[in-house]
Amino acid sequence: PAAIRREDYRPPDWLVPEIALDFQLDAQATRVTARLTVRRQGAHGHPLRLDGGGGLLPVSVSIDGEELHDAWRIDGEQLVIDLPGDDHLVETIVQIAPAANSTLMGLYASNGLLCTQCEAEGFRRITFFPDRPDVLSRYTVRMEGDAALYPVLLSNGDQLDAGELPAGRHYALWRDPFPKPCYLFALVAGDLSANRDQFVTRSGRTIDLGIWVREADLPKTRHAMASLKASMAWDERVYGREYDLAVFNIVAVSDFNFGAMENKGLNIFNSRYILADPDTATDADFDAIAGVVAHEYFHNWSGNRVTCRDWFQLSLKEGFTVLRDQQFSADQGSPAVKRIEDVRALRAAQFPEDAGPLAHPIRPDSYIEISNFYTATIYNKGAEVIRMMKLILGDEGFRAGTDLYFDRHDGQAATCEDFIVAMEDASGADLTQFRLWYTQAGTPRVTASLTTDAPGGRARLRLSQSVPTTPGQPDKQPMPIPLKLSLLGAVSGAAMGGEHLVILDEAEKEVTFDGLTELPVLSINHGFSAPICLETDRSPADLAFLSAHDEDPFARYEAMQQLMLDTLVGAAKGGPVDHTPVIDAVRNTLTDPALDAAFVAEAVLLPSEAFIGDQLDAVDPEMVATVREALRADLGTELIDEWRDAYARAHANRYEYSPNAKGMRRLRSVALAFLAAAGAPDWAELAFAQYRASDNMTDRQGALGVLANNDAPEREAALADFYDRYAGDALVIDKWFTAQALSTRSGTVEAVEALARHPDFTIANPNRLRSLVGAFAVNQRAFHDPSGRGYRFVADMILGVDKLNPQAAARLVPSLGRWRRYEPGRASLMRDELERVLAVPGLSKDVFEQVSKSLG
Ligand code: HT7
Ligand code: ZN
Repeated sequence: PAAIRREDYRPPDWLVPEIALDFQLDAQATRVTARLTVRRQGAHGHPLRLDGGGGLLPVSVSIDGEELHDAWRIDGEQLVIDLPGDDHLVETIVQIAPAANSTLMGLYASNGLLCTQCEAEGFRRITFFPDRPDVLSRYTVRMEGDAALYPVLLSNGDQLDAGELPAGRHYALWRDPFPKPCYLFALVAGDLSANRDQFVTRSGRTIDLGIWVREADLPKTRHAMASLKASMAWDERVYGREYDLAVFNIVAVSDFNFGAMENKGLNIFNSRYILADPDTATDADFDAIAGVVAHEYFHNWSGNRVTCRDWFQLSLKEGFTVLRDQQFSADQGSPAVKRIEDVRALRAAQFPEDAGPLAHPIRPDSYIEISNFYTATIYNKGAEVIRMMKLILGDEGFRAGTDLYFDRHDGQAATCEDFIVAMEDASGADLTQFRLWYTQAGTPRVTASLTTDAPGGRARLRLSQSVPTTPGQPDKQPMPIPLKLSLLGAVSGAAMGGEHLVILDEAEKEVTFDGLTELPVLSINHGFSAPICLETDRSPADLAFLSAHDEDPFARYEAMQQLMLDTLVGAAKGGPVDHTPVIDAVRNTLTDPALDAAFVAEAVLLPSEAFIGDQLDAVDPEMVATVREALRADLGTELIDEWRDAYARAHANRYEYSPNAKGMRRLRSVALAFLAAAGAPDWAELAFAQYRASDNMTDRQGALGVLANNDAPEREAALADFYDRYAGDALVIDKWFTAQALSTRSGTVEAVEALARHPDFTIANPNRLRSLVGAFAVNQRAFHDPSGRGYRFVADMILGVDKLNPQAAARLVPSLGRWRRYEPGRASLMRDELERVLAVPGLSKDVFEQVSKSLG
């Protein structure tokens, strides 16, 4: 398959200002009539080219009311029509089969519902259309179907009309007044009930809100509704953005390729990001729901009112919207803990991507299949880049920039460059060098070294940077890297001279600090001000000091992580092992009464096995697990009284979803895991008691996870009880699969193979697939079993899933694609599996692109 290149962008030859769609809905055979008002753009003689996909063929084609029999042709998947004039009415009729559509793109059936997913290129599977985001149209949508099967008929915008028809059928007519690209089109038909509410905007307009689910699930929609209303108020307050239609609907579906979709006025959600109650959803689930509801809502401005010119600009809407949802979530709870969670996610998903064969800039230069570019780089690094812009311009300059961007480009399909220019114009800043963050892939490596003349004297900070080579980018230029830092007095712990912002914009830079009253300790990259890998020559004593005194909570957390990481990496490389500094630092943190439980729970967690592996040249997963387990066991044993104390203290009496209660629950399960690591004689009893007595899923899942990782009779009892208790609740049974797939216990590969034969397992549902196979593929110990069985299992899954759902299959490839990072034996087994996949005829573009790039 051919690559599509950013530099080949050309404006569309034909525009479609209006489209009227008529759906005769039927799960087996839906008839779609599309009436397109088309207008030639510019002076050219090119034919009208309408994209089709999934084998779409026209039943009929008419121009200006007259059916054509020979004036159109099919070229590849496109319908090509020669048109004589500049303005025409083109009508096509097609027939599609939603029930047979397992790709979950276009119009498909899920649990008796009919629903759509059009981003990025799903609309072409519904009807022939110029399926590109720079063609904006006003949509009128008429749906007709069986009134008993599909009592609710929803589309974008406002409902204009609805009524009964003969033979038990009915119809609804919707009109969206805002021009939009076809990727934002949506329809849903089915037997749904709504949680209805209202929101009054700051200008006094009342918006009708609806969250549509199966009737039995209505009680689980309260948190999503509260999150939606909070998001609407937040966007008005923080970005000055008000909602624009009279109606805002959300529908939850159980088969969905992603988290959710921001279709104009009709968001469609994976049910896992809507449905929650304390018995079935964890605190993390509640937080994720608030974040995703906010994200999709915020897209109404950053994505819908201002959309993307082409898919190379994806980060324009996704990076910006992730930043907005991160800011929202930080404002709802603890900003420090939220930042720690976001950085952990960035390091877990984006850093490895940026260091591997699939590395790409946040504005890529080419792709084969755009679905493969909904990546952690586009989303999370994209957010980090805009966060850095905000830091450089200041809060006021940034807000002036976003105001200008929204005003200037409202109703347009814009580019990343448009966003940067708006920032420059509004703030007066020169972002010329900053643009490198859009073009260069790879995580910059920064070294920082502080030297001091004497107390009362001067300190010199030497900084250097290098950006690693990535595929297609052998040479890199220095980036502007904003580093928030301070020098802490080694005795007082106070920041001498306050916080500084240093922009490292050359390969090397030296900064001096005068008038120091004490020996300084360097605290750097406050709040993770730049997405970099940092190396410093700070001693274990310095790091322990910072972990106890740093005023910046993120830097305090980071000092502890660095101390742990240095200890573990040193041990994995065969160096001397001294756990004492980590044990002392953890004791300090655990017993500091000034710290809140949520922060403590984050700070005392050891870096993951995967992250430790990322610091090594050739990963031996067994070695990593061994050194990490040794430190965990020592921490558990040496601090057993402190863990027992924390466990007892963190016992919240009654469930409440509040930052404090969440922190307590988190610390409780972390302490329980350390008690198990210590081999405390009562660990299994405690865990099983917690499992049984808990009145919420957070505590129950926390206990189940600890039991699932270890051997004890209580393990099987808890897993069996959990399954029986939640049988039939798909989102909870996903947790049951995941707890076992993530288990660090030996025998996990065989257990996962057996679970893949469980009657509840199916590769057709992306949530279930991710719950078992996706979770297993990030379980470093089990996936990298030296037998290579884990690799074979995942490769077989990729091949099986690819026949049904190429997007879901392609998402499993990166775990094998990281083969170069592992010791030679494993690397060659992983490579063999990728080659086996690539040799299979008829692979999708999605899997082909990921596998061939991983081998290349
Ligand atoms: N903008 C949405 C992306 C999305 C998607 C992409 C590919 C395949 C299926 C998909 N479903 C939704 C989600 C978002 O970022 O808000
Ligand atoms: Zn998004």
